[in-house]
Amino acid sequence: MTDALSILVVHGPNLNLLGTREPEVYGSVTLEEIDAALEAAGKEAGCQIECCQSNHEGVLIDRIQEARSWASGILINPAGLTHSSVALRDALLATELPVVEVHLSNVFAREAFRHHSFVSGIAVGVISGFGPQSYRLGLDALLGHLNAELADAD
Ligand code: CA2
Repeated sequence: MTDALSILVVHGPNLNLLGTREPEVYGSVTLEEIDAALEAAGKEAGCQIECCQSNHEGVLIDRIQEARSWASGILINPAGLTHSSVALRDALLATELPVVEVHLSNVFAREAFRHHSFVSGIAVGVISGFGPQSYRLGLDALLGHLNAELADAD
């Protein structure tokens, strides 16, 4: 039962370009299409989905901080900030909400600098390499985690 659940979906810098540049790496699906699919999946599961994207670290951190007051969990593709941002990690940790990290590409099959994530260590789990499907898999995993928590609390 997921009626009471609300998820913040966070897309990091440059993901607004999805579907318009580098289709050989990131595919041809747009961010709007990914958000629409997540919203439809959320509706199906009786769960409210709110999506945001920004190219600005501080804007993302503000949205994450605000989520503490209304969200049940966070699904995030931190994009380039994955590999650089202690501040983003701190903000996620401060929410005390379960976080699932997703990546379109398999970051471990790419350059060495993409193998380290500041977010993975505070996430419930990580899904990487399935293109837009990573988001759907991540949403299902987060809902499963939240429902298990609810069941444990009963
Ligand atoms: O694979 C992913 O989802 C990444 O988070 C994407 C980031 C990259 O820095 C991470 O290592 C892995 C890059 C996002 C940039 O997105 C673009 C989309 C289309 C065209 C250009 C960039």
